[in-house]
Amino acid sequence: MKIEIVENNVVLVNSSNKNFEIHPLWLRERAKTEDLVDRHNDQRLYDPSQLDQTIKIKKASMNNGHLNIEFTDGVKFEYKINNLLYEIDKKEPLEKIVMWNSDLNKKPTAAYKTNIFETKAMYDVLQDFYRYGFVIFKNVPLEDNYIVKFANSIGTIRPTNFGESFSVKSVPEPNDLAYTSIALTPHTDNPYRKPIPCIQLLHCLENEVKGGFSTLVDGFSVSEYLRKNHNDLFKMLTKTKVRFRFVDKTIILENWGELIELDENNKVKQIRYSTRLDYVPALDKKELEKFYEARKLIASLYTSSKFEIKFRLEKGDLLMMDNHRLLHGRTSYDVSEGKRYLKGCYIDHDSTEGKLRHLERKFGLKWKK
Ligand SMILES: O=C(O)CCC(=O)C(=O)O
Ligand SMILES: [Fe+2]
Repeated sequence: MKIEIVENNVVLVNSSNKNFEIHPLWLRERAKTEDLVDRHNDQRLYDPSQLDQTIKIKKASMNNGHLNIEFTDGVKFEYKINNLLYEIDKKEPLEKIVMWNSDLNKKPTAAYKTNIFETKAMYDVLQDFYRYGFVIFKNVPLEDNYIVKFANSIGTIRPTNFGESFSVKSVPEPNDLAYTSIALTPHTDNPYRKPIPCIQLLHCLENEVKGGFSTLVDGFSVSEYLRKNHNDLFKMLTKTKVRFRFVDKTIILENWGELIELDENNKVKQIRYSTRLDYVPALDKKELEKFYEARKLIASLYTSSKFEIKFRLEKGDLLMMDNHRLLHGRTSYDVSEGKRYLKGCYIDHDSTEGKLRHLERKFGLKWKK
């Protein structure tokens, strides 16, 4: 894609699938002279809806990656062409994600360092996170609440009724099965919340038991497999809204959603799955038959050796995973063998996306394809 000038006053975008003239007003409202935007925060000092709708380009020229425009209202501005192309082109944090199954031979990992959050290494880690939906940081300090510091160094922690962070260990009166030693089949966390937590962090502080292996599944990969091989069942899961519910002594949380949610382009946007908490509505019997068939199939795929990876979290490992894309679980363990203690918390997607863009700007980097 490139920008061209025709006849001194028309700016064109040329690409393989769309050629069009840029509206002069679109450019004008992106002019950032000192009297138009606040230099401390880049925000507009005027309401662009009040600009002359019939504004035109008086003069345009290009040199060295810059586009110089003079508008008919007298405003002149020099644009960076890369910034304009970014806006025209880019919608997602990464161009391409990598869907994976249990053939994934190298888990994305990162060596943790105290000041990693502002480094180029962090930029690479976050790209891996968007590519694979997860990343494991190694050797994160074993202070009990370090995860809170960690989360707040990427963005802002999202507290819930479990607290700012929560302790994953076996307790006598658990208000969630995570706080027991039984196996947890692959699930997404908290589909009953509004909004559903975006990213989960799990920091392993103690792991002395033989069991308690962690499992991960790429829900997008399973969804695409279903779309391709069992399209009618795939459709059933994309159109049935299920109620998810959490109940304890102080609160009842509920939210509805599809097991596979599609966006307006039919791309998988988010998956939800929790066998502990799902309540499908009392649909027509025939429809429910189909739903149950679809749910049984997706359950078997989520737990199959084709899609599930299984590994041990070591002391100091911090797993960061996209809760809208990946499912996680654990195998059971025996509390008499020793301690197993993880600390967990949530952050939102805007934390990681925002950090990515910031690091990209800071290091003058291009997003990798
Ligand atoms: O014990 C584990 O490894 C994971 C527990 C879990 O699913 C969670 O904390 O969300
Ligand atoms: Fe969980």
